[in-house]
Amino acid sequence: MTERDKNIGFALKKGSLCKRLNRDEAFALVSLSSPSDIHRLGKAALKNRMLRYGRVATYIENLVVNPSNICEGKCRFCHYRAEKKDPKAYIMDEKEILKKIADYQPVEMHLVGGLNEFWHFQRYLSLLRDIRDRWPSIHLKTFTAIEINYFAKMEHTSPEEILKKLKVVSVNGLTGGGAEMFSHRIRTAYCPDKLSPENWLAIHKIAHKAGLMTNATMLYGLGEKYEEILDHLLILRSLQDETGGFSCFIPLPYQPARDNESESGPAVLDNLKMIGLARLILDNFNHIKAYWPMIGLETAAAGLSWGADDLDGTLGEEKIAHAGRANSPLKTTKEIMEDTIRTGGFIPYARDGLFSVLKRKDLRI
Ligand code: V47
Repeated sequence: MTERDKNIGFALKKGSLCKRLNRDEAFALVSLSSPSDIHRLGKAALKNRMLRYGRVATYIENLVVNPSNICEGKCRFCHYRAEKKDPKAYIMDEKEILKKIADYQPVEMHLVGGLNEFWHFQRYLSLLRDIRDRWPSIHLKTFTAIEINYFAKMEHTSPEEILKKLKVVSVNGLTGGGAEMFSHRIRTAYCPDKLSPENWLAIHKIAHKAGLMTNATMLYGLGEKYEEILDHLLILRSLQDETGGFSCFIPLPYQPARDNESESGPAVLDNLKMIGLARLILDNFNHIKAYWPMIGLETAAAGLSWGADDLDGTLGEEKIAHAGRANSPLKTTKEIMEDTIRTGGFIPYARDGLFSVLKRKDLRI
């Protein structure tokens, strides 16, 4: 056995027992690439998630609302954004949004939009107040750190003040979007004008201090190096040590443009590898999502055996992945989520916005 093999074996064993990996051990896993090594990684991540959750896997009945795709940001990887005069630009109004919520009656609403003058902060606040009045128990997971920063700039105030105002209208937490890859090299190539990683982290830290739980993401498949993936995960792990305010981590594989055949996204095994790495390296994150719109329902089912414990939700209508070349369904149902989890070999449980399982009517527990 080579020295490298010994190190990998040691790191896998430690990770499978939910123990913390140091940087070198984590790097040994990030640099695994052969199909057989990715299967070894999966085996260790499965053992880890079985120690945490046994055969339970969760999903949520949720609704994604994206009030407008008009965005001043110019991220090169984003096929969803539109300029004001773009034929694909749209702006929803309050009536449409409230009708969607009334039709779906979701447990959670995931609300994010582009950076634009149409859906400004005061308009959002008034919408959120209305939603809270009509649906007191809905879990409101709203905005990315990028939007919080944009609102603060537009309102000539600080992100702290924006978050305080969101708390007043009983927002429950922030989404994990906008983290992209923290690497300055990747950001310079794809989104040079975007909020810096330091400020993305600072806004999440402020939210955690204010008692808002937030999520974390990582967009991969943009030509990143192993060290850049490792740094991203270790930076998140370190903030989680400090605040404990992240609910979950969601790896997001790049979805290529629909009209650019020469581009391709990460392969199935890359997607499974990323879920396994997250499970083994982010020892202080309770939940890892296998996000089906971007990896497909089948890979999401397999992701449960690579360390994921949650599939996100039914969504109502996913727009960001589908603006790219995602060929997953636009939305699912409770039945499809449960079938997917069973296909993966796990027991489905619906959950609430804080990842607590809801009582199953078919089981006496
Ligand atoms: O921030 C944009 C990414 C994110 C593409 O918090 C792309 O529970 C892949 O953050 N290919 C938005 N990704 C989605 C997001 C999210 C999703 C699910 C759950 C949660 C949560 C958050 O999507 C953006 C960006 O990083 N993105 N374009 C693309 N072409």
